[in-house]
Amino acid sequence: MTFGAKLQTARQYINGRWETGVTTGTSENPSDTRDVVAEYARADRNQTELAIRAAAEALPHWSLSTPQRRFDVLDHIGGEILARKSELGYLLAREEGKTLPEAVAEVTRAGQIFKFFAGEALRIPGETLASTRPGVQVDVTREPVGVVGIIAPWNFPFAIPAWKIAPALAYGNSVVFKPAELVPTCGWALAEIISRSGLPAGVFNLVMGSGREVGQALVDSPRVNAISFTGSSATGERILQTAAARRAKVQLEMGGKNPLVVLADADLDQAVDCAVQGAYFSTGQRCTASSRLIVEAGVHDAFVSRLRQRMVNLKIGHALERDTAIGPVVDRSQLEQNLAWMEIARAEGAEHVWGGAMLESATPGHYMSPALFLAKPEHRVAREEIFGPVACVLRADSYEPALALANETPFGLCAGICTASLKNAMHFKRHADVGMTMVNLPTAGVDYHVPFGGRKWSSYGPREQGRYAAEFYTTVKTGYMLA
Ligand code: TXE
Repeated sequence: MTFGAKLQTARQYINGRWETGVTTGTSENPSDTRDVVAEYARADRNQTELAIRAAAEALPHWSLSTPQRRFDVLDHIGGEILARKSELGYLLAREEGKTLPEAVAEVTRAGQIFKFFAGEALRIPGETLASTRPGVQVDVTREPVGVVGIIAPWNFPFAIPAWKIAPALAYGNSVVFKPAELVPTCGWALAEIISRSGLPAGVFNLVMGSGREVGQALVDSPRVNAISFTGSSATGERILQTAAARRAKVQLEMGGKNPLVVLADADLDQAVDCAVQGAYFSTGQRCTASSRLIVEAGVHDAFVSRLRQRMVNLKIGHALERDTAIGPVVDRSQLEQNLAWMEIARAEGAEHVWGGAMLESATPGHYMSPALFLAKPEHRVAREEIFGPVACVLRADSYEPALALANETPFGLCAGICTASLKNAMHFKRHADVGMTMVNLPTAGVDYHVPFGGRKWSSYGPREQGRYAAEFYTTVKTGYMLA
């Protein structure tokens, strides 16, 4: 099967079979809304329940599968994704709107993640300890957590599902995966590869449809032992209340308002690069986006002027065109939301530097110019996640107030600093109240073999990715035996 420019028909994958849905939806290309990417099957609660049952029935057998079997499955999936990265990247750019190089890089990442967790299946850790009692042996082993419900957002439709599905399978769990409604074809393309990897029927299931129906059914079902979710804070909060009340394990990744501190001793060109990359690439639609640029007074004006100059020259356009730097916003409603933020920022007195306009293009798409404001810490534009190509600059007199500003947010995903001072860099790494820090690097852009996640309102539950993923996708058992 190949995923070119033609119309796709995406079906549910339940208990090893491709199924039509209860209704049908369409997904469109945000670079050119005349281009329908797919017609896809939409499930209701009952169909979701069938997938959950299939996962529950497949669990006992798969949970006892050998590490070699799991390695083979995951290695096969990763290999096929990597071999087809150009074609899958094309599909991703077409359906989500990030540029083709960004999309191919994301697909590559997804393949690497499956390869990484293939290896982790062979390295499932355990411990043997001396007992405090004579003649007793103690060991600590890890077992699968059970049926895992995976609820994914639209902004990384290959990488985020990969970093949830791959560890779930590696540690012997069964899966029901629900992609976001804006990107069903990417979810289905991934499922299509997984369906040919040698997994027994029911171990992996795909259900597409609305969050309120399909997602909520996963969250409510007593057969689903764990929920891994990435998306908005409001939905995450709702999921937590319901899932925790029925004692399911929950992992939430809900975004950020990430600071990039620029000190007066920074290499200014490098700092501007970090800001442009972190704030605007992928159309700013990243939970790790640098949406608060906290700049030391001594370089404030120079930084703003150089950043503006770079922004003016960024080419906004069709995601599949060769020289596009920034693709469209993902859909009409997100674009309207971003434009409404322009009004909010102006109304509360933030100074507009550049951008924030809806753009006309050769193709009808959701285009806007990246926006920059000079804001005060109390402005909403400097406090709330916008999830678009919108950033603000906050002035700080010196390093200490800059650090205080960086931490003055309910979010805590990641924080960056641009500086030549080792002392300030080390201090910042220790005192930024976040899950990830970056020095002289953009806040967006992470490795796949180390933990991903944040503090405060950004994340909840064990970290994702790397070997730390075992914390969520397994449960430990302590065994005592009289020798
Ligand atoms: O998110 P939702 P949406 C933010 C961003 C964006 C806003 C809305 O600000 O503007 O969220 O985006 C499923 N039970 N982020 O609507 O609703 C839903 O179908 C169970 C930030 O896409 O949170 C989808 O699969 N599931 C974020 C997933 O949850 C439910 C990335 C995310 O949808 C559900 C994406 C329910 N009741 C959006 N309701 C980041 N920070 O990375 C919805 N869903």
